[in-house]
Amino acid sequence: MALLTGKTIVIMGVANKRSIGWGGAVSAAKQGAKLVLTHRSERAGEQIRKLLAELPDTSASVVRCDVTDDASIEEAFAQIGESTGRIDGIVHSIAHANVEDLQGEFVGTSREGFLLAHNISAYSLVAVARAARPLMTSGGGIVTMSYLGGERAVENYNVMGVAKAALESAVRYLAKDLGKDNIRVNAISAGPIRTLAAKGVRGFNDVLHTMQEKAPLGRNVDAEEVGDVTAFFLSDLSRGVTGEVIHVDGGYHIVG
Ligand code: N5H
Repeated sequence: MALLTGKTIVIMGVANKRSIGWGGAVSAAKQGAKLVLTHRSERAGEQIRKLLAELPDTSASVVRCDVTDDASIEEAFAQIGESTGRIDGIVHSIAHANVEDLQGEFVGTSREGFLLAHNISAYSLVAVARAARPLMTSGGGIVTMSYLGGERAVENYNVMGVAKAALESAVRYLAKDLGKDNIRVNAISAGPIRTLAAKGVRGFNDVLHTMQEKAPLGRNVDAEEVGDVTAFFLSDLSRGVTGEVIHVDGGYHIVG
């Protein structure tokens, strides 16, 4: 039997076919999950509908959710609850910072830019976990996406690194709270992947190149590989794991 048969998984943050969240959607669908995808922009909604048409199982639904708006989160999860009754997992693959805060010196980050990055990239996990909890009546898994820049000061990552550090810490505090409901909360620290979010950001190609050169596996990783680890975290195979950050980066983080 597939790993996620009978489970409903909500995937948040797919913008197009290159999105890491879409890697999670494909892996979860392969493992038999029923999918609900959420999006903010109309454009992302259209992209998602097109992508879903390529999946063999067409029972997936699409719901609008703006994670900067509590009412929108409430409405989205009320809608999901009405249509599915119960959810078994969440994939949170959402981040955003002003492009001017992703280059040059971190010390120049404005208060507004700092708060924006933390609001969308870290607080959103807390708000979503709170809204999803009452629907996760059989327990389940919440998985979010991080990057090495949350642990190290990586050129250009700047405010997003500080937001990822907050996100990884939120994973541990949420895991502590939600463990009593048998809800596990984990993060994947993914290697650099050419997504829409990465498009146009300074220094991205250099990071891809260094990764290929230095990672023990000698190559970059892709969204499907991150998706498979996401499916593992959503499944009962990882039932003893919570509050963890696992690197899916070809081993890059272990080398000096
Ligand atoms: C060291 C690096 C390269 C430099 C930093 C990149 C940071 C990227 C993350 C954020 C989420 C990108 C972002 O917010 C871009 C926006 O300012 C502009 N783009 C958009 O608004 C597009 C349209 C929408 C779809 O994107 C978002 N996110 O809203 C890090 C890289 C090697 C790895 C990487 C790219 C990490 C990461 O966190 O994504």
